[in-house]
Amino acid sequence: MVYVCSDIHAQYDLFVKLLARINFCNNDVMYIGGDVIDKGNDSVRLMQLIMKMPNVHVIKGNHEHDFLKYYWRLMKQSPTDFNGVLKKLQGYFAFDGHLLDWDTVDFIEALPYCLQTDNFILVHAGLPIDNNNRVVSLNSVNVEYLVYDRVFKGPNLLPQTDKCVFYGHTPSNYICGEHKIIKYKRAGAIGNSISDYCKIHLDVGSWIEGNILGCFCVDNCKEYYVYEKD
Ligand SMILES: [Mn+2]
Repeated sequence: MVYVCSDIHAQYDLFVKLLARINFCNNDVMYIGGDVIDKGNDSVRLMQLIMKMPNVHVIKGNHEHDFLKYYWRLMKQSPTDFNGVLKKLQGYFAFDGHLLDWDTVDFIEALPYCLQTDNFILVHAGLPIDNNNRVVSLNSVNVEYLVYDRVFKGPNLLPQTDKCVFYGHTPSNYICGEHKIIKYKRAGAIGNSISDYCKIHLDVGSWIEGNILGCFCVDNCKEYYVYEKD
């Protein structure tokens, strides 16, 4: 089975619980729409868990992008002081920064900003669209748009794409008042196939009070949730 989630925000225990909830195994694939780090306590631990899982694929969110901007600035200031730079990067994470090593920094830097499969597109915040809600060519887009966009999430914006677009970035409770995955069906569609949806909002606000994490199964269009208190 193929699953998609987003904005885990350093909730290591919740992510492990979610994998158990869906009986995630070697034949399954999990895609994560960025913002693995920050807000919670286990940024580095969570990233390092994901690094070790070949069937988990991650893209960058604005939190990874912001971390990298800090890293690039430090390297510009002190291009040869690798130990000093790593120390400062470790200080970026208040709780488990001491775990940060160069492999993890390189892994974060190598993450893509967007990815596509045969039936969906995954991006952290949103895709640029024209006046007819058609996606503007991705080749010409600034990556900052993909991680910081605040337009694409609008409930009235239904992108005219062949593929379903998965995204996160904004906790769902700011949009619909609830911590849940928000699915936008195409006109007249039933909703039992991924092609029935034009976009699916994955950020359920994992780090907000009452911690919850959810994922969407691309194969059966079911949602799965885990809660901290379970
Ligand atoms: Mn974000």
